[in-house]
Amino acid sequence: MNAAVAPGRLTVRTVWLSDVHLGSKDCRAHYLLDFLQRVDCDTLYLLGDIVDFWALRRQLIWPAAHYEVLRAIMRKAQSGTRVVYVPGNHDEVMREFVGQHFGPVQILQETSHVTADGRHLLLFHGDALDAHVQLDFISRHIGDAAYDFLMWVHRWVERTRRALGLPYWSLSSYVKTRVKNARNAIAAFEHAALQEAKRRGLDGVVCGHIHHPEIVMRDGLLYCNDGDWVESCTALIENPNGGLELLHWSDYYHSVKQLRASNDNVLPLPLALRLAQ
Ligand SMILES: [Mn+2]
Repeated sequence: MNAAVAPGRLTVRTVWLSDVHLGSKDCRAHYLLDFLQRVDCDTLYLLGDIVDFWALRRQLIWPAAHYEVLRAIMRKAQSGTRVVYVPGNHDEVMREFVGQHFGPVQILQETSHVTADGRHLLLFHGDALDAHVQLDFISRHIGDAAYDFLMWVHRWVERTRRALGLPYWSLSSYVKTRVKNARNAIAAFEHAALQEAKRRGLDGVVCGHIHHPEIVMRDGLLYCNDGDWVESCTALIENPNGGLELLHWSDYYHSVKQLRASNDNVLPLPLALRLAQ
């Protein structure tokens, strides 16, 4: 698939990505590649589950696009972007290298970030909270048969929708927001993440792990989940003024494609505004 669908670049202070699951057939690498090719940032945080070693152990899947994603990240690191990699549970083998550098990429167990407007945020993948949270629906199922089945259905829904020219839509995100157990699990995860930020006297947290993108304030603390590139195709960004925003890249990707198809050179308004900043 042609990744470069429109002109224009996005310049932001910080980007957070997680749960890319390279090496799994559910990874939407072409959307991520398009995003990486358009974005410029001072710091890029990779918050875990970047390569899915669990999926690779089951079946070796490594299309060119997955390799290109790693190359795009390394290219950023080599051209001045500070890249920090915080491994997750699907790439926990990389935790052996915590404290070391992989070329220009720094590997850390967890870290913190200060936004341009002075907020101190705790950054980690999120699986450390599994022990405190009864994640009976999501976390335990990511990587197991029930989740694989859901993703299999998701793939067919996506293929059918694409064949019909319909925009990308995440079945599993739909299920998660409508099933009570899943909603409870998400709420419990958020609560545990914010408790950890509070315990350390920080202003909030950025994590991934549960594949549920969100920015929310609770009791004066900020909870950000950067989502994933399996279901929601989202990145969390920090604008130059310190404002945080979730980008649903698959939506943007398709709206640009439609504009191109209609020979219209006008960019969709939200991105055009950001590019103008
Ligand atoms: Mn995870």
